Amino acid sequence: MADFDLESAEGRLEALRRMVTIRAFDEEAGDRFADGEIPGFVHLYIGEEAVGVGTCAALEPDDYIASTHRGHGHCIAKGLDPKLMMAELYGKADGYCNGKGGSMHIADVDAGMLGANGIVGAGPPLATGAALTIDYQDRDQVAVSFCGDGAVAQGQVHEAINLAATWDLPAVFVVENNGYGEATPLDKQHNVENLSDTAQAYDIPGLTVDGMDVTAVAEAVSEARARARAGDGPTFIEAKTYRYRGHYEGDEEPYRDADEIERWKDRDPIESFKRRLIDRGELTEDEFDDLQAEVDAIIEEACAYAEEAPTPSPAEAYDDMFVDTPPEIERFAEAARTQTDGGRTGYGSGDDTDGDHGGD
Ligand SMILES: Cc1ncc(C[n+]2csc(CCOP(=O)(O)OP(=O)(O)O)c2C)c(N)n1
Ligand SMILES: [Mg+2]
Repeated sequence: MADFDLESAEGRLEALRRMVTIRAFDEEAGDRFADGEIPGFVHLYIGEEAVGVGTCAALEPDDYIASTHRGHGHCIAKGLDPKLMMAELYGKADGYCNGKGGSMHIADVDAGMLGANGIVGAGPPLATGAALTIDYQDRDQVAVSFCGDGAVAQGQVHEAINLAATWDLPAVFVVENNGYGEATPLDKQHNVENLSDTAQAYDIPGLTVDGMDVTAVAEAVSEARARARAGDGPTFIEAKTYRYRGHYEGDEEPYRDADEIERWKDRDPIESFKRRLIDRGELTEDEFDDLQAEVDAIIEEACAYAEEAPTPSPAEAYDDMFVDTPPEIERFAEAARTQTDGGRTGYGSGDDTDGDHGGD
């Protein structure tokens, strides 16, 4: 039995609730990041909610998803707990990854969420790997990856789709085409108008759907799931969507104008699905207000939980990092555990004269 699907009125309400939860979570995360409460970077999913929720509505609870740097929406769509997510954004010990992942690295493998990822294009290889395991162990699951339009030009995305197609693996590749890779518009990144055309190169079905329509996304993924489970291999689904916020919070967005954003907002995925449910007699405006209030309370509770959660101990800095900690790392881990200097002894020594540990 699916967690929720769009076949029943109850499932449709759950889909709406998840989309509303994603938006409320990300609006709050954006505000708290602006207030300096959340470290690192945050990339918000506002505007793209129908893609994550439509996809997860078509999956079974033990199917896998592999996410992106813009992953909060995928987590909530898959049923993850906003409390543990917000704690992770805050870098707290009670977060999904004990505060070591942050916004871009939330994972909950038991829930089928293989991880958000700061490496653009890293989701498809994870999904292909999971699909190979499913196939090898003859399990009744599929693995779905999300990636952006920018990621489609990445070598590892090609490698992942090529292998999954060649080996008929039970994978589904969902491309969130939001029109930009950072500041670069689609036509400066790709020579095709519809990214789904690239599926021809792998001889797999490629379709473009309206990513602002949760039903259209769910139908496409449902068909792709059935095909994958029938042993016929992967499908490439391009969902055309839009992010209302900048690439990252703080992005000044000189590359697009306000009219463009407003045009997309006219097709808002939450508003249009809400209208549809009202027209079908499955929801009233008052019931929607109640749902919004319930969601707001959940997000408020998540924030209170994150604020109060303990910070991780430096002594645990190296825990859960490796299955078998390599000896050259173990000495840092030991230093961290004994709290001599938080494990930094020797780190960055050698030729790293600028002291940035190789970063830029
Ligand atoms: C391998 C790699 N290259 C570059 C980056 C820097 N980077 C972060 S997000 C991003 C754009 C990704 O665009 P897209 O795939 O369309 O996803 P979107 O941000 O639009 O959701 C880039 C280039 C990175 N994180 N990883
Ligand atoms: Mg993009």
